[in-house]
Amino acid sequence: MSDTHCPYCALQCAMRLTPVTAGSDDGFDKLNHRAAPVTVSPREFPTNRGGLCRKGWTSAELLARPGRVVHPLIRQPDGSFAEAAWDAALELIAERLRAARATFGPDAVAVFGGGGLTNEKAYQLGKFARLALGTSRIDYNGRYCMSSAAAAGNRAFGLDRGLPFRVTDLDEARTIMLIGSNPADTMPPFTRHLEGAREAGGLIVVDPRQTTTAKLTQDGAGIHLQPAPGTDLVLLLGLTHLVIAEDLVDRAFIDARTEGFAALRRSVSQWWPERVASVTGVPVELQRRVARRLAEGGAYLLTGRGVEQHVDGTDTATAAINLALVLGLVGSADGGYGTMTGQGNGQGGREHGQKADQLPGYRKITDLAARAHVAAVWGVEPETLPGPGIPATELLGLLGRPGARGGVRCLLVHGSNLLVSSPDVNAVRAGLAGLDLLVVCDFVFNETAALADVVLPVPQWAEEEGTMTNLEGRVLRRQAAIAPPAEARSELWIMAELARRLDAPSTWPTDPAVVFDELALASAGGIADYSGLSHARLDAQLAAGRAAYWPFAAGATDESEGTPRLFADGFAHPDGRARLVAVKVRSEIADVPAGPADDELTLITGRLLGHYQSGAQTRLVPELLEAAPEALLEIHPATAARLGLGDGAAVELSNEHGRVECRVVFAPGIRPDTVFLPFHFAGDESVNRLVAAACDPISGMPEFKRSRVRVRALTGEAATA
Ligand SMILES: Nc1nc2c(c(=O)[nH]1)N[C@H]1C(S)=C(S)[C@@H](COP(=O)(O)OP(=O)(O)OC[C@H]3O[C@@H](n4cnc5c(=O)[nH]c(N)nc54)[C@H](O)[C@@H]3O)O[C@H]1N2
Ligand SMILES: Nc1nc2c(c(=O)[nH]1)N[C@H]1C(S)=C(S)[C@@H](COP(=O)(O)OP(=O)(O)OC[C@H]3O[C@@H](n4cnc5c(=O)[nH]c(N)nc54)[C@H](O)[C@@H]3O)O[C@H]1N2
Ligand code: SF4
Ligand SMILES: [Mo]
Repeated sequence: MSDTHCPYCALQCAMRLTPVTAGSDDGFDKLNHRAAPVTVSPREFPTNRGGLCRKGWTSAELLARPGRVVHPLIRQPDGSFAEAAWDAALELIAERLRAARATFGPDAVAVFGGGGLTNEKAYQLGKFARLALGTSRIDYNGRYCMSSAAAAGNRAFGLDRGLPFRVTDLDEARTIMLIGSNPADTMPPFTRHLEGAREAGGLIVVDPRQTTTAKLTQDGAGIHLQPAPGTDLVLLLGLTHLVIAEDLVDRAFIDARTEGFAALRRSVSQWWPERVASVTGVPVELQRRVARRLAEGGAYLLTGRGVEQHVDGTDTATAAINLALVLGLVGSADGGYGTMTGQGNGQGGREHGQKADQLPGYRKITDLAARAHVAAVWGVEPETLPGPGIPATELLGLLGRPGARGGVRCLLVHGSNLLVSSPDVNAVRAGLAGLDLLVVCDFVFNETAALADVVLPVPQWAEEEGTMTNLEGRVLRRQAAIAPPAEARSELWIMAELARRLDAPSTWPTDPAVVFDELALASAGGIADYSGLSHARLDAQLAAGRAAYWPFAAGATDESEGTPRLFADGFAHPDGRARLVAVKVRSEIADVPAGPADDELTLITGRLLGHYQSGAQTRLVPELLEAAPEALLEIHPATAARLGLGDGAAVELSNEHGRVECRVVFAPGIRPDTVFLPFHFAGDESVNRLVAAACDPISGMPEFKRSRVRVRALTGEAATA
């Protein structure tokens, strides 16, 4: 029996795994004739309150052998894969890495990490890239996820921790405004923390669709605003304008704790309610109701991917922060701003060095003192550390290009199915095909692995030790319940073996507890300081019913829970003040209030309850696949009628980037100018064939949430093919 946490999202619901004893049929899924080696039961924990979603309940299914990669695989000249010995696979990788480095320099080798990796693996991956490969080119899928909110948090507060307060603080809220976030589908047990606000009539949901979460506002529980996709920045500037114009702001807080109010006030002055209504479609009366409600106190503003995954995502998150700041909500015990971190370790994964510009402890790789500190922990000279790399989308744009001109020739992938989840996947596919070496470490054979030269099998969550940091910055223990398949090897071991073959400096421990101790040292004094923690300390905290929130510095008392609530006494800028950053609306958004041209619709993308991300894992779980076997395009019935489409009709979506085939499903709650497609599916159903690689210039976040598409009926042969 082991106490651990769910393998999927950042809520990290607590669960207990009980190995199935031989001869018992507890773990046997009779419907699907698959044996899961453990049974999952939810554990009482503040975040999930004993709840799990469908994905958590079925997570053990994937531990069963069918569908898993259990041997190293090497691509053969005929394109097929053959099982190989570890030594042969590692030698082949080392040889090609050495060759690429010798011919084109270290930056011809790149690493792509993931927000699902434990802290230990994320930390070691950053160290491995900088020391063993000597490359600056490491980035990860968190770029697609948290980068805009992180950039906004860093510039406003000097620090980025998704929720700077406990999840359970939300229970006391009078008002919770969810801006582009659909937790009823993406973190179901989280909705328990929305109950208080609902009872107070104060759940505000901002989403172009009537989502499961938006439905929670019905019957007097709150308000649903449906702005045109990509106009949230205008809406937030308008709300800020209103609270200033109606003198609802907290002047004392603004004066004592922030900088930049005068410029902010000027920047919102042109966003009067009628103008905001014409751009966003949100009626003036609703804008006023929301502004006044937020000003009544006890309010939390939470952003999600719906507003962050835009070319102006950083500015939109900034506008949400500004609104929270002028209302005096941030750092108080009674209100705040937060972003809903997505992946299992989306928080820790962005703290310990797998981001292009970052060293462990959320240190900047350009900061000389940070370089000196981390180099000393690693036992190398600071000059040997490469400088900042480039963000994920830019990195993928260099795949397969000539190495002599800065192209990437070798790519190591740890924890991302980037061929499904990246923007403009047609271009990504071409880039991957042009590489000298693609290595994918995974436990499932996903779409990206199918293009690899070498696939290396790694253990899964229930088979490994480590730590994860949840959406509120709470460090959790992942504990192994069962042994991995005989031929799977931990990524810590893989990195150690490759480091040795590449004559890397420093030491390469393979025990997660030892790696954690090194991470703790490397993070000491940094923003995300874990120096007071160890696996043993975390286990003791858990046993005593105490949490551990970072920063958790060395020397913390036995009773300490670290820092559950940030910013109570000051912000992380040297002067302790938050920055109100005046942001502008891009002209193309302000000038085209009517949305796309007549024959086009705005395409937004996102998630379904039963699938996770690229679907690499959940499409293999029969129960989840049966519930949602294909990508369905949500379309308003009136729009469908205009296009001559019946419910269930087969359609083609197209734009200059590619085309997708799928069927439609009527969604009376979506804006008529907007259609929605989930991104959990591959091949002809892969929505990222239609998504441009255009990115936010500050964060590098791709515009996943606003594309223009033409939708037409697929008829005859095409429809039945
Ligand atoms: N079931 C499930 N749960 C998950 C995941 C999963 O893949 N599946 N992934 C996890 C991860 S990594 C993440 S990042 C989180 C994401 O969690 P969420 O942010 O809740 O998920 P999304 O569905 O991507 O986007 C949220 C909402 O944004 C809306 N939206 C789209 N465009 C706009 C816009 O322009 N403005 C506004 N206001 N809203 C818009 C969509 O309609 C959608 O309902 O979920 C986590 N949990
Ligand atoms: N159109 C559109 N595209 C999107 C989004 C969107 O809303 N719309 N959302 C974006 C967001 S927020 C995210 S987070 C990304 C996520 O998209 P991806 O990066 O593709 O994430 P996953 O599908 O979770 O793929 C993770 C892979 O890593 C494997 N894995 C899990 N744990 C480990 C481990 O410990 N080690 C190794 N080596 N492998 C592991 C899993 O089996 C799986 O194959 O997608 C982005 N793409
Ligand atoms: S809400 Fe997230 S952490 Fe909880 S069971 Fe579902 S996927 Fe797992
Ligand atoms: Mo994400």
